[in-house]
Amino acid sequence: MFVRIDHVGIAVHDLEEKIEFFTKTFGLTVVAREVNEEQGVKEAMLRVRDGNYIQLLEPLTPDSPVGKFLARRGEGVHHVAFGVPDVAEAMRVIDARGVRLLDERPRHGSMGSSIAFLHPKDVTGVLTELVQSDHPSRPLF
Ligand code: V0V
Ligand code: CO
Repeated sequence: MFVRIDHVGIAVHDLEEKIEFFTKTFGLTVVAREVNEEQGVKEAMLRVRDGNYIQLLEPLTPDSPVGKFLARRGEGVHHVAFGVPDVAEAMRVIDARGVRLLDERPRHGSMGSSIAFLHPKDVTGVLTELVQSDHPSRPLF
């Protein structure tokens, strides 16, 4: 079902400052930036290689998912995202296996992707994201 680790999402207070840190320290390149109102984030995708990214996430408001996470836990790993060939199909199968979905249908994600989240309490404390993308820099394998 999971074909690759698409990205690791990291919650940060200041996106520009942390972009500077990750690019300067590790030589990563920003390939996309987006404000996603529905998810309550301003985010940047930093390419490790095609299909594998670090996603830096700054909250738009304190009561958004990332805003609440920062208040409770501070900066750090917020979620792990797995590439899947068909997000709706993966949601159906995972739901049938008893893991709570946080989305009833796929949502818009970075670089034109379709995404859905699984409840962290059902995945050993890890907020888990499913990603379907047909972006050329995000191949399935
Ligand atoms: C909360 N909890 C987490 C967590 N956030 N555990 C692990 N990782 C996280 N990121 C724990 C929290 O400590 C509580 O545990 C429990 O879950 C329930 O917390 P809550 O306060 O009741 O719930 P909320 O309101 O903080 O909501 C948590 C969830 C929410 C996960 C339901 O954050 C959510 O719906 N997230 C999905 C959307 C999202 O995160 N979007 C931003 C990324 P205790 O204390 O009870 O033990 S957007 C993105 O990745 C994009 C756009 C992309 O990739 O393209
Ligand atoms: Co993500």
